[in-house]
Amino acid sequence: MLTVCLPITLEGYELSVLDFEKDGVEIRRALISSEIIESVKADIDLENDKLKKYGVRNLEKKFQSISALAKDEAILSIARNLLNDQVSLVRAIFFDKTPDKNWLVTWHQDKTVTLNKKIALEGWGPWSIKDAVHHVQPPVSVLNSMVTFRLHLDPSDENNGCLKVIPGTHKRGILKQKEIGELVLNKSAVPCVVEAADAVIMRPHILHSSSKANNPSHRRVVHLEYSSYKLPAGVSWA
Ligand SMILES: O=C(O)CCC(=O)C(=O)O
Repeated sequence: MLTVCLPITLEGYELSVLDFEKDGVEIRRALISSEIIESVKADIDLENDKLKKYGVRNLEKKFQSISALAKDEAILSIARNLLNDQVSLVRAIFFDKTPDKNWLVTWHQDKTVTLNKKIALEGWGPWSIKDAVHHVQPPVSVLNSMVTFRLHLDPSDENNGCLKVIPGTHKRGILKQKEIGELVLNKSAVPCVVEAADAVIMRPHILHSSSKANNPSHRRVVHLEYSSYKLPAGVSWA
């Protein structure tokens, strides 16, 4: 049988039809108020030295405005609705691209969580310690109990290196590198073109990537992950 490999297309996908349940991603317009955006930006600007690295983690412990944002009822109620249960914050990360820090990420799934301790749990592993924190790959059932909110503080499109996703790929479970390569060749990628205050809401294990900005300008994103998975007593997301 002849297999035709189509290149990734970046045009012509109607973002408004994306559905979290079916596609593993959807866009909610104007989810956060301009007051909240301004308070997060001001907080971040004041503490710029805490954000020197790509992907700054544990943001809610470093910034009061982000701790408040992670408890925002508009966000929590969507998370509870999508996961049909109570939710806890798993992690909070900040991403920006600028002329000085213009990076890319290749196609991948987010499939690691961090816990306060290492425990014997069926199907969890491999474990590692990074920055004194236990990192582990949980079973896919845990990823299916999670939702990621990417809250945009600036407009984002292909000029400033927006996120790209391949809808539906979260349904394929944890993918091997070879499978990722094949999917990327055969499926259309969707650029998540958004305005400030919009949110990209996605499964952590949907295939996603982002290119370097053609025309770098701030592309600030607060990435919040929630889960309805009930960890054993004494264990918490770290
Ligand atoms: O913000 C981005 O462009 C992608 C970041 C990301 O997905 C990651 O580092 O896992």
